[in-house]
Amino acid sequence: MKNILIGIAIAATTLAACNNGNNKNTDATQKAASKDTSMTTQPSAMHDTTATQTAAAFPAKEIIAGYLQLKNALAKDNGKDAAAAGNTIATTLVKVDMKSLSEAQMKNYMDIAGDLKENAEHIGANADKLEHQREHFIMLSKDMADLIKTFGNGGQTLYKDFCPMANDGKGAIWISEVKEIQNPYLGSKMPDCGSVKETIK
Ligand SMILES: [Cu+2]
Repeated sequence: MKNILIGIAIAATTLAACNNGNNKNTDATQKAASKDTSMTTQPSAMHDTTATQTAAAFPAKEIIAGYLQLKNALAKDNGKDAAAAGNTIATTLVKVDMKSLSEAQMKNYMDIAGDLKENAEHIGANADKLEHQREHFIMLSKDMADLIKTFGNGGQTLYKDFCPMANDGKGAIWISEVKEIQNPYLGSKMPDCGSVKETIK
């Protein structure tokens, strides 16, 4: 009986926590968001390719792989691995050959790439600040969803997940390669909070 009661108490706490925080102060996140949206794209940094380089396909698969590494590191509360993955994403973005893109792809990429790189770099520079990395991961995940819309899923089935608790209770999405929920915003605190909203085939 005692065990059952404890079980119910834990379940109730979990549910309450999952629905909590909707009215929490969101100043910090808003500040972070406004700071990051004010950052403009930097074409000079992205034209880091030589004229002789042959046109390669857009490295969607490579960027997604870096993102998934980052997502899995955050789900495991591992800021050091998250930082390494953030740096990998930033490095891959610099290598993108703009000349290999169609005009429409170029336009979409330019809208996304600056913020994406900026957020990846911040995550890379903050190995010891897991929660700060997660704030940037909110925005980075939105950009990744947009990038996948333009450039595809890199040949693997992906899932767009949503956690109502993240982002100070405003909720946030992430992209996953597994159907099972492994929450990168809450980590071990609440690994299975959230749900699949979309399957990207
Ligand atoms: Cu930062």
